[in-house]
Amino acid sequence: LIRIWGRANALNVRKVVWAANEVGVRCERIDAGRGQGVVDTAEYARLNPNRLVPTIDDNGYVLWESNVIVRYLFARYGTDKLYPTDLQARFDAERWMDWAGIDLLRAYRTAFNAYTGNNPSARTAEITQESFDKTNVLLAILDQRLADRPYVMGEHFSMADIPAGAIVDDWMNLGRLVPGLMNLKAWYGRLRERPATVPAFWGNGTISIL
Ligand SMILES: N[C@@H](CCC(=O)N[C@@H](CS)C(=O)NCC(=O)O)C(=O)O
Repeated sequence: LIRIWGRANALNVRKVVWAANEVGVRCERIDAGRGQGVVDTAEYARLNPNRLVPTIDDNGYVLWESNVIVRYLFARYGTDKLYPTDLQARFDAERWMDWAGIDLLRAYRTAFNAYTGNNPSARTAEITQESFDKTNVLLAILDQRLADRPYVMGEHFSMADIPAGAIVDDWMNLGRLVPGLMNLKAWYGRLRERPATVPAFWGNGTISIL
């Protein structure tokens, strides 16, 4: 049994829940983080000194950092498709995970928070437009990658689809504000059909194609 600490709506928690469901490990999620407490306790700080979510405990093996947890779950419980064993394929996948977790995250979250109510006062600000513009430049790069393949690594779904997929799930909920990107939208549609994304995605993502 794997324990996952983290509130269900947190981006980084959703990646881990998704990965756990892909490999079908038995897991128990414990609400923690903003509005849920737990992270303030000394006990939690011993598990994760950052006091952030997610953290997992796999029979005494404790890990934090969401992308690393996804890699661990797929390497330990998945297949060589989910966690590519060929070294160059693996680092290709790692590259897209880090790109999503660092660059794409940094670009999108200002506009996303402004439009989803976390920070509505920022909605009209120049900074929001800058966030939209930067996100669209990055998503166009992923869209290009997906022009000739159904998933980031090719024919098969893998760990490379998770960090970008979770962010794109947020982004697609902005609906009509997301123009173009047809390859990306088709890929997002494929991800939504996976049973494992049901508990991890918002579920209300209406893909409006402008
Ligand atoms: N790099 C870390 C970031 C973790 C992080 O920032 N988690 C957010 C939620 S996505 C958090 O804990 N925020 C405060 C809270 O919810 O209490 C990871 O990917 O796991």
